Amino acid sequence: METIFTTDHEGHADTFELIDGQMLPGFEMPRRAQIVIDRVRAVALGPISAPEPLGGAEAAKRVHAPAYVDFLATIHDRWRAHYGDRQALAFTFPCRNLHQKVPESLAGQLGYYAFDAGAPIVAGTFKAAVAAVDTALTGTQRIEGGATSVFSLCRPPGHHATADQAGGYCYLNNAAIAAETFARAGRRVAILDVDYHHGNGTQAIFYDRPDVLVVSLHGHPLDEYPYFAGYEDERGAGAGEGFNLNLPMRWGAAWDRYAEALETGCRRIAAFGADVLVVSLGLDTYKEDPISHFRLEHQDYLRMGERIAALRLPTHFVMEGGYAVEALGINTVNVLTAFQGA
Ligand code: SP5
Ligand code: ZN
Repeated sequence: METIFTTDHEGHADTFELIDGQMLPGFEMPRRAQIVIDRVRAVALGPISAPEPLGGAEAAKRVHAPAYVDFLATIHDRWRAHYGDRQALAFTFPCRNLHQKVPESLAGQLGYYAFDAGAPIVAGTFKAAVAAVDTALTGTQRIEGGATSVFSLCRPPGHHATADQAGGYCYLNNAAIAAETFARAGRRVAILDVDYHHGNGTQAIFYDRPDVLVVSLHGHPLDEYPYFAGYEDERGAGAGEGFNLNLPMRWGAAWDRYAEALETGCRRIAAFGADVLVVSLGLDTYKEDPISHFRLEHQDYLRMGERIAALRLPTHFVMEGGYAVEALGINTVNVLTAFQGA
């Protein structure tokens, strides 16, 4: 399996996040991608290629509001002129009963274009986010060219980003952009999101559409971030009703419980008649993940890769979360090697 990867992610670094009431170094750090690419090399998964320059900033507008992408492109320059070279971060949001209007203030715009304080913007963030989109677009091209699988090692991740909001370490929704690109090429696309957190951005982007099926396995919103999305009764809207499937699990889920949900999700994808699959590949379901509460083990990721392979679909793996950094390479590449070997 070919891996698409660039070191352009490295400028999105030294972020801080508000977690449990404290400002801590960001869990979503450059070393995550480094350890995954090291493992790809160590097991000789396949060739590693740089992304093609496919105009990710413009292509992102296939699923994102143009004004949001332009905001991301310019906010850190504008912020730096006022506050110096430190991260730009939202802290006030247009919540219930407040005006839904774009302010002129930089802090106000940060809040307008975010749903939480989990997506800090540093000088290198936009370049990294666009490189991740180019990575996912290059992976998409490989599948369009006839590859049966590809791994887009995107960083920053994307599945929490909505059409016009950053959040949860995500800015541009790499998997949604890949899926939309497939859909515009006439393919019947399913997205399987196995990140521990509900992919609220991906869900929102495709919620009213019947042509892209979204299936997400995740920590139950009663327990877990993003808290305000991911319930089973969110099934899609209008023409999209029935084309969104949420499979939430309470804290503590191990492989037995997880495998049942994965089976349900895979059967739905088969029934949908997908002809291409995008996997939002988050590994934060691992038992030692520092911010998560599932109990998957190294070998469970082999079973996950085998079950996905049994769908017999061209499959585009797009990197999402996973914060047990030392184990992240093993867990990620276990899914891919088992898929490839199946
Ligand atoms: C892409 C992705 O995986 N984003 C995840 C963003 C999660 N942000 C909020 C995490 C809240 C964790 N709270 C538990 C802290 C453990 N002490
Ligand atoms: Zn996650």
